[in-house]
Amino acid sequence: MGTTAGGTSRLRESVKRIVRETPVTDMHTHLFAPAFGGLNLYSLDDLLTYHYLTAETMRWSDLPYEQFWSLSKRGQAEHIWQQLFTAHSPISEATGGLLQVMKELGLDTSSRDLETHRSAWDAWDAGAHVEQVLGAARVRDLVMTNDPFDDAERKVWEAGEGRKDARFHAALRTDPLLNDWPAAARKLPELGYQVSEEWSEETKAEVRRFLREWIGKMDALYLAVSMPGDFVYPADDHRSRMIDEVMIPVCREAGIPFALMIGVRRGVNPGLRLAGDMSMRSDTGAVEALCRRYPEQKFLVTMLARENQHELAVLARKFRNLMIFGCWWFLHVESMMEEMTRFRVELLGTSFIPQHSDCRVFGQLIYKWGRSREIIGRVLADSYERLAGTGWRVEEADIRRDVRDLFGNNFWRFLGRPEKALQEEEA
Ligand code: HDL
Ligand code: ZN
Repeated sequence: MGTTAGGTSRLRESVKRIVRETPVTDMHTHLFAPAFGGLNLYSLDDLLTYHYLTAETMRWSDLPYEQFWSLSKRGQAEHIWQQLFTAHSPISEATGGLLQVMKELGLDTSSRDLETHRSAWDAWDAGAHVEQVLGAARVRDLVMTNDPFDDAERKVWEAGEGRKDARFHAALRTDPLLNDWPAAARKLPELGYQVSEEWSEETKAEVRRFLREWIGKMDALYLAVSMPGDFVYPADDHRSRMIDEVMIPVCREAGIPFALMIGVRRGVNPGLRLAGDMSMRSDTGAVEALCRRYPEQKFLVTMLARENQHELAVLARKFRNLMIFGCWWFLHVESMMEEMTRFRVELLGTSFIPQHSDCRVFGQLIYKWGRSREIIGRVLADSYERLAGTGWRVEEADIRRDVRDLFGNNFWRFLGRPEKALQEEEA
């Protein structure tokens, strides 16, 4: 590709087109395959009552929290629409994103009448909606967040229905084992595991059996936990013992990565329920110690505080068993995605996973990936333009390969599942 002015703009456009069009593996979501029935969220009211929008609404609203929660989902959605869309301009990431989804799906977003939008949306078939959204967002595969402690979800797995749709992969999520051991130790015996709160050899063996059996049942791609920013490792505490004596041995035996999502302080405002969590700075030293102690174990890591992002990217330069991923939660906003993606490319080239959606409602895939593709496309266009300026011949096939790496193949190869990698002809 040429590097003349015309060539440069042609190069930039090619990069942005390739980024727009390359199918993606979304490696962390809270979506469920259709077989999970009521756990699926599709409706416009589901989109409006997304906890990001609840938090933003309650900054304007003087409704007592419990009065808001006592409203029906429909009533909550109307309150959110009134506060965030009609009484104030919807210019935040989450409000603008919702309008982007409505527009992409053909609703007339010049209308502010929620009832009109609802009746159009509710006329859609849920199955067709899922296919339309996956197509529009160009999501080829996605990874769910699967919790065997959740009674409703566990029933679907025990009925053998969990993996009926091969596009929906499982990740075994076990926060209580690390963050609420007393509760986990009470629940596990109900599931048939001889566990007590005392950290005995039998308990450890039974928790390993629990993880091993659920990794098998789900064909889990990785074992995942989220932890607060005050997670320190190593330490003479329950978390370090659970990680060293149970989780790492099970992950190594199963040959799957351990995914750490670090920096969440749960329930800083309990009245907001799911919307009440906060970010907090974390210690990348914990990740460093784990990567050094277990060089054969692969770690997928994302952190929630902006302040940790650059040092996490530098740490990834030190450990090839560390794969950093996504612009998580409060970082899934344009300014942070731009900043993070830029220095990740500058420090790591294409050896990282730039984004996951964290979607809870299907339609969100459209705006979370639409916005991410715009930003990643912009950053990569600058990167290849700079590369072309060195006289290096930038081939379109190379760009397509690089974007396939970023959008899924880094993930699948890191999992040791290269057969799932996106091939040239698929893109
Ligand atoms: O712990 C997590 O996986 C987080 O992503 C939380 O689910 C959070 O509520 C969320 O949805 N963030 O986007
Ligand atoms: Zn999540």
